[in-house]
Amino acid sequence: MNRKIEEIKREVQELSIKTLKELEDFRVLMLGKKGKITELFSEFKTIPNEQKKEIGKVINDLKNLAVTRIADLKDTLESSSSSIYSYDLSLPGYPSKIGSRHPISLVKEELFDIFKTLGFSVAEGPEIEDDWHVFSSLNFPEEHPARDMQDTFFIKSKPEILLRTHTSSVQIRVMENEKPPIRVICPGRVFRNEAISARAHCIFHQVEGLYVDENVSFADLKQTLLFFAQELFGKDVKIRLRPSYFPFTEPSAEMDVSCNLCGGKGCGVCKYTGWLEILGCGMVDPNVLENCNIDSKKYTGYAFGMGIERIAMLKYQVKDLRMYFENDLRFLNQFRCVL
Ligand code: 2NL
Repeated sequence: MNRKIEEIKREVQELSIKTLKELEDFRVLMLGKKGKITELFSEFKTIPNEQKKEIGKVINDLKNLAVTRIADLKDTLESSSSSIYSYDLSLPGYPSKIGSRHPISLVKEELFDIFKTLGFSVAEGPEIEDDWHVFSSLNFPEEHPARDMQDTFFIKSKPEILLRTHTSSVQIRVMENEKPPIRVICPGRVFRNEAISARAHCIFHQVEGLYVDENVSFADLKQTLLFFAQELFGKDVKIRLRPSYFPFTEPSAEMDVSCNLCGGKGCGVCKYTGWLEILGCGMVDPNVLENCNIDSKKYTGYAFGMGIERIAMLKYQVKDLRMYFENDLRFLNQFRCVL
């Protein structure tokens, strides 16, 4: 009996198994109904009384040893299996949601790309401006309606400080600081004190362009704008220039493109005219050049400006300006890029 106990003890001590299944088999082998240790207890009944005390203790110790050893091994196997075996590394991962570009950014970047191929660089400037850079330098007469409280947001305590109503102020800053040739486009937020509706908002985005050099002509302007329209709407697009008025350009014009929806035949979007107005432009007024210390006898320039919301409306058939600012995911997700 003693030898048998010694053998089982060694078996328990030297036990080496790799899986929980093997461990369970070993437990049954030792402690199950017909297990080796369980059987020792049956045999125990047959041993003489005077040996019972001593052998009983040895068998009990052996049982405790086996129970602890099995529990320890179970712990070790379970903790190592959670780090290696409980993850199925072949399962597909959780997709992470990729955001989308805002349509205003998409159009802005497309405009950048088009004008960059023509050698224009991008300039930005402050949204809070002074009267000089937004109005006076741009030839706005003192009593011009655009300066009116109804159109412009002023800082209450400092009426000479205001929110820019166009990004021309950035171009003025460029002309003040750089010498011709100047070729810049100026994107940015602009602010006008207007009631918010489907067609108007008090905050919107503009891109303006400016080219100042010797011998810059209206023909250069027209050809640049034709190239721009063709890049944006396709080679078949037609442009037309209508005479207009801005305080800072002379002559001034507004440019229409043939309606990209009906191809010029007339539809609801172009109000049955076949044309869509997309920008204002003209030759920089000599006064504006002089205000920036550029010699208007030596240099001429052209400039143009457009509203990004309007271009994006035409490109993506957005019917209501307010959608650009509401951050409704049902709207934004439609501009999700496919990777
Ligand atoms: C429009 C019209 C225009 C300009 C912007 C400009 C800038 C300087 C000098 C002269 Cl620094 N002109 N910009 C010229 C003509 C039209 O914008 O309808 N914008 C939404």
